[in-house]
Amino acid sequence: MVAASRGVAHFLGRTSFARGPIDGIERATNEGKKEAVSMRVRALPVLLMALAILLAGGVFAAYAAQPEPWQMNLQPPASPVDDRMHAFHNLLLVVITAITLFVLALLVYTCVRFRESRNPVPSRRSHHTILEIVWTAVPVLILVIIAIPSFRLLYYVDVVPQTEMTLKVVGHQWYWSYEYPDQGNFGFDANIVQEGDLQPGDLRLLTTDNAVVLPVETNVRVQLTAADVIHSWGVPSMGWTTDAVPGRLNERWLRIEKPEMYYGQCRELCGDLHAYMPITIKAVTKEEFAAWAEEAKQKFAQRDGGAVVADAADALAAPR
Ligand SMILES: [Cu+2]
Repeated sequence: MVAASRGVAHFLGRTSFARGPIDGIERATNEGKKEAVSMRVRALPVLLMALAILLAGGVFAAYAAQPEPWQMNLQPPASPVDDRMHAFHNLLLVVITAITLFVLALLVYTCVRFRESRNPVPSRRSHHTILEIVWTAVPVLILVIIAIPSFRLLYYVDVVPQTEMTLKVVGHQWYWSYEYPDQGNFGFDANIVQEGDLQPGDLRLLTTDNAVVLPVETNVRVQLTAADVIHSWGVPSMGWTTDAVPGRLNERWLRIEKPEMYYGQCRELCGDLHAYMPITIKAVTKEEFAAWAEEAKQKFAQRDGGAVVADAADALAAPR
């Protein structure tokens, strides 16, 4: 960075300064400078420590799989996809912090070093071939460094691995419905629990009357569509936002690591009650899931299943 600052100083015309007045100022401020340098050296460890504490607090703080008041960082990752997204996010955080600090340092240096009182005759230089090559090549290099893990993650998210079951998600104005085609082909609607009906443990604006129950440590193929307008199934702790589009079947995969409750919301402005169609996922062990599926087969067979399947089929068959 020092070398770069020197390069910029050179570029901005140090060579063409009128030396006299500057030498005078330099001599006069020599003592002050020495003191400032020693203060900077003393302040450096304190600054570094503060930065480390901030970063550690942000990166490693643990939260529940739901939004928390004053939450500063992402929700803890609940799936391998989100794990990798967090790693990528942390890499980008380092890169962007370094770039921002570098640019800030250059700005401050330029403001101080080339202020009118210290640099009364500005340079008229308009080109510097080496600097221009450097400030084109370095950003390209940074973008390439970012692109490699970015594409790797993109393909990891996109390519559905061997899956053990399928969940079909259908967006409606304004609720979600879910189908389990290979668990007995039942389905149900999930409507928001109104504020007055919340039970202890329910979350305002995030709890639905029927939760999506899914087994942990199972690769789930998730297919999404919508029956009316575009919705988006967004679950932050799973690194998940996928549009549910009428007449189109989107597909992604999901693997939940821990039995817990996970929450999400519609992420595509879809009308009046867009804010009131949350997602509640209950992840349970494989055994608990099998027992639940047995029960749900009976419970939902008549009530919602038929209608949901018909809706989805209509949505897919609708002329565009
Ligand atoms: Cu929606």
